[in-house]
Amino acid sequence: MSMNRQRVVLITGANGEVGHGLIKTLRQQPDCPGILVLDLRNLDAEMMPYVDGSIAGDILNEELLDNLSSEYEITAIYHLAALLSTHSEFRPEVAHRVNVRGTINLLKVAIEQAQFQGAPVKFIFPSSVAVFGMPNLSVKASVPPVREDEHLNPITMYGANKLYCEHLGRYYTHHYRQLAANVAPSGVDFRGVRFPGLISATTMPSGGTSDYAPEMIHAAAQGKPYECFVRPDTTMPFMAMPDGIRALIELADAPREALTRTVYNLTAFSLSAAQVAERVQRAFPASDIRYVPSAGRQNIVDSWPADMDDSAARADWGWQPVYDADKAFDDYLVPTIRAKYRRREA
Ligand code: AKB
Repeated sequence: MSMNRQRVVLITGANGEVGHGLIKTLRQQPDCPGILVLDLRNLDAEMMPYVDGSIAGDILNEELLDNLSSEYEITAIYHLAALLSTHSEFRPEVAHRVNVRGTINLLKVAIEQAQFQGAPVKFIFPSSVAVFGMPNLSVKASVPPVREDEHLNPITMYGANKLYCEHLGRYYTHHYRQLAANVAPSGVDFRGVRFPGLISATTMPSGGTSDYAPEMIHAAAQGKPYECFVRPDTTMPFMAMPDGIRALIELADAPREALTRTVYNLTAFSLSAAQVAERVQRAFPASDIRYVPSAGRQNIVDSWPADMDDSAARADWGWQPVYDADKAFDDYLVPTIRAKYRRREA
């Protein structure tokens, strides 16, 4: 039943670090439906030509979501809105509301939409390496890349929220209201990925704990000194943003029957902070990087695994990163970031 409502995919948190790239990439797809975005702030002006509708509002505002659900035919939801790991530790209860309540609100939109349309609604969810919790540094250093179901003991509110939302996704997709008589499946088709630290050449993360890597590169390109808030030996997995965006779209496009999990680990390369700094120094020889570890943030990255096993994603839906560490720095980060700040100076 269409009732002339505009067919769209909905992107929440559209102004965040993943949102802009996702919008531009979806827009280039030949069969791209309309794009409707929702963010607390108005969508950045330069992004407006790429979308068909933009709403400034809160995912906790259920009335707003009800209105949106009655005005649009939403075929898929990319639910990117979240408070990241460092921000969440400052206001854990607020983070819980945004990250968990917000996700349930969007899952409810997906159920309603699936019922209107008589077809499943895909719910694409970026989870995180933060769902893992390594007990100490020697275990972190000695274990092989962690698989999806190992070491699920997050030490942050954000990690706990993401892990719980993964379970909600599994529940809404496979077990929703299982005691009620004659209840059809919810129609939600939840698909999640656990991202490592994402590094973008164009957008800056805000409030994350993997932010030291992108911050180091962006500071060096602008000729600014940088105080890295983790020790040089601190190692975690990373991914260049174009791979992250492609992963979300490829997972959304994968045939349902190929998917054996509701959530998949993803990674591209693991580096220590010192290895990131070496690459930055090679590209920007005047860079001034010092290490001033912050106990809390250090503790968070120490609890994340040094590497993730993403073989399930590779086997089920053909996931493969294009950018290894060399390509990420040499072909994407360094040239794009250099050009970005040169343009600003000109
Ligand atoms: C964060 O640092 O909170 C995020 C993440 C790893 O999910 N970038």
